[in-house]
Amino acid sequence: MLDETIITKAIIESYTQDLINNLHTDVIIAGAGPAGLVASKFLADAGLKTIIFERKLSIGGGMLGGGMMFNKIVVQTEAKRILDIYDIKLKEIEKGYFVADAIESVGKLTAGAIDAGVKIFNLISVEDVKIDGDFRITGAVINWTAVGMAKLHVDPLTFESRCVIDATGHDLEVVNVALRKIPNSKIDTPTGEIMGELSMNAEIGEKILLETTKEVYPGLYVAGMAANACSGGQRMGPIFGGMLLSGEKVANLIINKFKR
Ligand code: 48H
Repeated sequence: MLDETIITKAIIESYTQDLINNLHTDVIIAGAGPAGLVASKFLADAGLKTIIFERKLSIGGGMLGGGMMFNKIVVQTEAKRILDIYDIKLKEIEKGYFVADAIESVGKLTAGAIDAGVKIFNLISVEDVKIDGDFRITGAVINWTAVGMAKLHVDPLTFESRCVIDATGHDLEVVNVALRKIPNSKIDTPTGEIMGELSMNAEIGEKILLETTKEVYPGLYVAGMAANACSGGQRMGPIFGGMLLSGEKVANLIINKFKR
């Protein structure tokens, strides 16, 4: 006879334990799109305790929808080696253009992160940052996505980390809230402010992404589409190589910083 209360206890205890085990980490990533997922695996592979908070029920962000719901993605030669790490099947349709299945890609990027030791919490949104006395960012303030959707007045909870990555895509949510709430704050962009993304140019957008991926404020990094949205980079449509390379780059920046 199956006892429903034992099932309930298993779920409550196990989930609560996961939350408590991850109250203090090296890196908190907001957003489980391709950039956040790749960053998380590389960080965890380097021995850094890494968690992701993902707003939605699903993992994968914009990668799941491919281009205009044709669930295929394209990557260029420079990024092929990253998909190879995950054993994602690729077909070269023209020299230098590789096409992959979006669902397979998200599935394997997610499995790669989890196997490396990353803990992913879905259905939770990062709604604010934690700051220390010098206004350095030292964690994330989180709440159930459903609380925000229902506009309920429920106070959030706080998780601490050595740094935070904003991998929230076009909306650049974490940098936006930090700039709004930290007095007189400037970020590391040409204007010191959020510059917003520019219209489509895949060639420039993909290239510039590796420059815009960086620590923009003490303790706060940007990766993926959020990086171009922060520094005024072009959008690039459903070519995903830049997102993967940006995830790798932000991980390396953090790994090198923490090694010092
Ligand atoms: C927790 C949050 C919050 C929050 C949002 O949009 P994504 O896929 O982001 P990237 O940068 O990994 O990839 C971008 C790519 O998908 C894309 O949009 C491209 C290439 N566009 C080009 C173009 O021309 O349009 O994933 C971000 C994730 C999503 O899953 C969100 O649900 C999640 O972040 N998220 N999670 N707390 N406050 N805000």
